[in-house]
Order: sequence, then structure tokens, then C-alpha cells
Amino acid sequence: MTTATAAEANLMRGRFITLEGLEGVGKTSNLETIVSHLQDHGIDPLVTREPGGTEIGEALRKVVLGSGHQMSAMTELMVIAAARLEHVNTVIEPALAAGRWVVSDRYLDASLAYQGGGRELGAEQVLSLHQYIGVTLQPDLTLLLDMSVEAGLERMHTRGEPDRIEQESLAFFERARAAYLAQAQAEPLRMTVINAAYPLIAVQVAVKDRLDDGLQEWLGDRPAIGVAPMGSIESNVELGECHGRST
Ligand code: Z5A
Repeated sequence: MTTATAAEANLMRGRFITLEGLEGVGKTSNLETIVSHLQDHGIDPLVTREPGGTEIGEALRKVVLGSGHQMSAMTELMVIAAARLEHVNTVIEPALAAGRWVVSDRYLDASLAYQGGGRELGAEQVLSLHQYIGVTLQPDLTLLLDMSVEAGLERMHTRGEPDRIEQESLAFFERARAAYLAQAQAEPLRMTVINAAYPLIAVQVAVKDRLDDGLQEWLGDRPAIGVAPMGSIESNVELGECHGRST
């Protein structure tokens, strides 16, 4: 019996795609585009989100986003990191190892932006905490939807009561945006910045173009490996509402 080599195992793994950006950039709208574009290519991704994606992660999300209580920046980071640890170990890694593609609405880059930048903890502390708890998984592709903070917040005005983080100052979001962009500059192969100020249809075309580059690179002429049978679409997230279900 032959054992799969590391290279073969890597080929069989699913791909991990993340979507990032500040408030109002249109993550929810573009998540739908990513999922339907992958489905058009016969790939049935597991869709999930952070903070959340597991039962405990969804409970911790309520702690982080619930207004009416205070917590230090480091506490906030540790709660989010704990949710992420559970998410990676019980949902994302097992799915990828089984050949399933995973699309996550936010991941580690959000901590670099909001806690590292916004809360001014710095990238070093965010990364070393994740290193310490063993969260080292990197996405294969991250799409960063970017636009001015003011314009993004303007789009959110029609929304209901802001959560604890949404109540932060303009300066907080400016720091978060700068941290996102610095991360994209440091990792141009993994992260692609998409101008989210254009009309939705144009943003969706840019998202699909970047996905096509990835699909070409990862699949070439091969069919996707580990594709779940058509008609068995499973999701951790009801595109905006997570069921906290693990695979
Ligand atoms: N957080 C953190 O601090 N640290 C972490 O590590 C992680 C998260 C993982 C929850 O995130 C919070 O958690 C978030 C960061 C923190 N807090 N804040 N503030 P979330 O992702 O669940 O929540 P959200 O940031 O509010 O995202 P969202 O619900 O996906 O909103 P959105 O990205 O703005 O997407 P949208 O609903 O698709 O778009 C908003 C509106 O704009 C909507 O009316 C659209 O129709 C409209 N729209 C979208 N695109 C366009 C274009 N192109 N033109 C015109 N109008 C548009």
C-alpha cells in the first residue's frame, strides 16, 4: 500500500479563501458571489464566519460584540483567538484535510486589523498569541474589500443598533484600515485588495476575476478534488446568519 507523499496530500487538500474588510464594504454581498462562482466551477465550499463558525465560537461572538459591557483590548483579542482556535481545529482544518474548500467571512487578518491596528495592540502581539495557541493556518487567498472609512460607515447607516465594535471612533476604523492595507502590502500573493467603492456589479466582477486566477493556479485543467456531490450544499453560515454547526 502506498502512502500519500506530502506533495500529494497538499494537492488533495481543499483551499481556504477568506474575505475581509471594514464595515459597509459589502462582504455579505460578495460572499454570495464567491460561493456561487465556486459552485459554477463544481466546487461546493463550506461557508463559515468569524468570530463564530462553531457553537462555542458563536457564543463567544455574542460576548465580543454584545454592547453594554467593557473589556480590555487583550481580553477581546483572547476571546476572539479562543473562538478561532476552536473554529480552525474542529471545522476548518478537518474540512481542508478532507479536500473540502472553505470560505470564511473574516479570519486572522481581522484580528491584525481590529485588535492589532484599531485597538493598537500591534501585529506582533496578535501573531505571537496565535503562534502560542497553535493557530498557524494561513488562507490560500484573501480578498480585502477596501474603501474609505467614511463611505463604508455611510452605507451602514440603514442598519439597526450598532454592536460594541461598530460603536468605535473614526480613528479606530482608520487604524484598522491602515493595518489591513499594511498586511496586504506585506503579503501581495495571498492578499488581493479590491476597490469596494465601485458599484456592486463592478466589485463582483473583480472578485470573480481574482478567483479565476486562483482556480487556474490550483486546478489547471484538473477537476477539483474532494468536491462534494452536487445537491449536498452544506454551509456553516446562512450567508449572514451562522448556525454554529461543525462539519
Ligand atoms: N472582528 C474583530 O474585531 N476581530 C476579529 O478577529 C474578527 C472580527 C474576526 C463582526 O464582523 C465584527 O467582528 C466586526 C469586526 C469584528 N466589527 N465591526 N465593526 P461581521 O463581519 O460579522 O460584521 P460587519 O463588519 O458588519 O460585516 P457585514 O455584515 O458583512 O457588512 P458588510 O461587509 O458591510 O456587507 P453588506 O451587508 O454586504 O454591505 C453593507 C451595505 O452596503 C448593504 O446595504 C449593501 O447592499 C451595500 N453595498 C454593498 N456593496 C455595495 C456597493 N459596491 N455599492 C453600493 N452599496 C453596496
